[in-house]
Amino acid sequence: MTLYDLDGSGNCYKVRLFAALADIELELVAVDLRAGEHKGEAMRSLNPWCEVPILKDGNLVLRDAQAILVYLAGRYGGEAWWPGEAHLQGEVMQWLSVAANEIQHGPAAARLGKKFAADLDLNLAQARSKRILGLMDAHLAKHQWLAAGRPSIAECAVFPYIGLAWEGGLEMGPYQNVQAWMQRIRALQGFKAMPGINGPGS
Ligand SMILES: N[C@@H](CCC(=O)N[C@@H](CS)C(=O)NCC(=O)O)C(=O)O
Repeated sequence: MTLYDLDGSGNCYKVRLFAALADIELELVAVDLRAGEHKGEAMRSLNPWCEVPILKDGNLVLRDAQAILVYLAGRYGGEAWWPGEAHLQGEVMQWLSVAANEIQHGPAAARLGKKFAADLDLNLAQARSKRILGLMDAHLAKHQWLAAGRPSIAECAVFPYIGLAWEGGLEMGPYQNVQAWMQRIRALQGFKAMPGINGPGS
């Protein structure tokens, strides 16, 4: 099974993290975004949206980190990570959507603006991030995990850009419940880091 990957990408890290936690073997193929490799013919034939991550499992090709998490957990991870009951799947999906929408436009965008000098509205991305972190902190004041009462693929989808939020200039001090939740994730068996995910200097 092959993951077309970029090591500094939080979206790719979502998949690498889950594979590590669920003990799923992945062959990583680095895609050079700076050289525009993701827009070349070979990658375009795998993903016309010209984005990583992309998963190839036999004849199956999947794009989008959240979709890949659902597939890997459903196919290889068992119910531990993607519950079978519809109401719990709904709970997990709420957070996969937050990862793909609000977090992309908040902490992930703030990181792009601050760390990679992307041409975007950094103040807006940071303001959105603070709202999300506040909502998450209130949720995590009452829950150990995001959904289903246990660690699930929701953690894998949400954790990367929250762990990297400091690179977007976000001060994490006010969000003690989010910080405690991140520590619980780091303590999970098989946890794998990416550069920056454990704070400055990590
Ligand atoms: N919805 C996709 C978004 C993936 C995405 O934005 N990937 C970035 C790297 S983190 C990318 O490939 N960007 C291509 C570009 O900047 O042209 C997902 O969640 O996987």
